[in-house]
Amino acid sequence: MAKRALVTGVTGQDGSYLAELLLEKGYKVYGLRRRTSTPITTNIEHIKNEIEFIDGDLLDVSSLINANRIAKPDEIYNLAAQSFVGSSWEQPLLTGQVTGLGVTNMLEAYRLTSPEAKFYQASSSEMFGKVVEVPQKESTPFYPRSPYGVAKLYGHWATVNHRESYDLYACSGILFNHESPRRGIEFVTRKITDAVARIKLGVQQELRLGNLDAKRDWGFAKDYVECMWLMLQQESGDDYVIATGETYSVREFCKIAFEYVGLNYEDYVVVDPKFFRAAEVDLLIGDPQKSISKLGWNPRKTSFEKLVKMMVDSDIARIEKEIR
Ligand code: NDP
Ligand code: GDR
Repeated sequence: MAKRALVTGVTGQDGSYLAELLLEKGYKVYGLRRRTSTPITTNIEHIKNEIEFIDGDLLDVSSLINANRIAKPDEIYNLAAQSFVGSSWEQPLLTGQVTGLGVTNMLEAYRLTSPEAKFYQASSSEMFGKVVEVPQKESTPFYPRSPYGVAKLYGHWATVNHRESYDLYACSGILFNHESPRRGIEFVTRKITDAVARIKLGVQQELRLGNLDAKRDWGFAKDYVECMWLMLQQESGDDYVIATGETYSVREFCKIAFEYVGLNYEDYVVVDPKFFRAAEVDLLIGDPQKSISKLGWNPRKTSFEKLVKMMVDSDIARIEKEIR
C-alpha cells in the first residue's frame, strides 16, 4: 500500500520540492490549497496532476479536520505560513494567527483525526533571532526579533507540547534559510538573482536593498526537504536544526551573483532604508551536527556558490523568455 502524505503549503517553495520527493518515493500526496481568485501554481505546474488537492486554510480548523479525514495520512507536513519576515510587521495579527495559532489548528486536527500519523512542523532559525550563541543548535536559547519569529516560536512550542502531552510523533525542524529558483521574489536572494538577470539583459538599471551586512546560513531547498522526510522516518519524534554550518552576508551574495555575469555589484546596488527592518537578525549560522549523526543527512550537498549560480541561471532563462 502506498504511504499517504498531507502537505500544507504545497504551492510554496518547500511544498513543491517536498511533493516531488514524496511522489518519487511512491507516496499518494494530498496538498492543502487555499482558495484564491487567481491561483498561482507555478511551482507545482509540472506535478499538479499527480497531487490530490484539498481546499483548506490554516485559519479554518474544520477544513483541516476535513483534510485529515480525506487524506488519512501516514505523514503530515505543516509547511503553510505567512512566511515573509518583512510583512510580519505590517500584518502582525495575521502572522500570529496563521504562522502561530494555525499550527495549533493543525495539531488539533491531527490529534483528533489522525493521531497515528507522524507530524512535521516547519520551524525556523528566526526563532534564534538576536545572537545569544554561535553557532546556533537545538539547545540554544530563543530570542525572536520579529512578529514572524515570535509566531514561529509559538508553533514550535505547541508542537513540542503536543508531543509531550499526547505522546504523538511530532517533529519540529528548525530550518535555516534555504533558497532555490522557486524562492518567492520578495526574499533577498531571489530579489538579487532576478535583478542580476534583468540588469544583465538590459531591462533594469539598479537594485535597491536594505541591510547588506546581515549574515545568513543559506542552503538549497531541495536538499532541505529530504531532511523533513528523514525526520519522519525515525523511531520517535524530535527537534532538529537543519543548516549548512556556513554563513555569508547579503553583500557577499550580491558580489558572487553579479560577478557570475561579469558585473560589479557596487555599480548597481543602492542601499534604501525603506528595506531596513524594525529589528534585525544580524547573524545566523547553524550547527547541523545532530541531523548529520542521527538522520545521516549531508548538509554540504550543494555549495553556496553553486546555489547562487543556479538561481542566476534560472532567472536569466526566465527573463530571456519574458522579453523575447
Ligand atoms: P512559501 O512562502 O514559499 O510558502 C508558504 C505556503 O503557505 C504557500 O503554499 C501558501 O499558499 C501557504 N499559506 C499561506 N497562508 C496560508 C493559510 N492561511 N492557509 C493555508 N496555506 C497558507 O514558504 P517556504 O516554502 O519558503 O517555507 C515553507 C515553510 O517553512 C514556511 O512555514 C516557512 O515559514 C518555513 N521556513 C522556511 C524557511 C526558508 O528559508 N524557506 C526557513 C525556515 C522555515 P499560497 O500559495 O496560497 O500563498
Ligand atoms: P529572512 O529572509 O528574513 O531571513 O527569512 P529574507 O531573504 O527576507 O532576508 C534575509 C536578510 O536580508 C536582508 N535584506 C533584505 N531582505 C529582503 N527581503 N529584501 C531586501 O531588499 C533586503 N535587503 C537586505 C534582511 O534584512 C535579512 O537580514 C527567511 C524566510 O524564508 C523565513 O520564512 C524563514 O523562517 C527564514 O528565512 C529562516
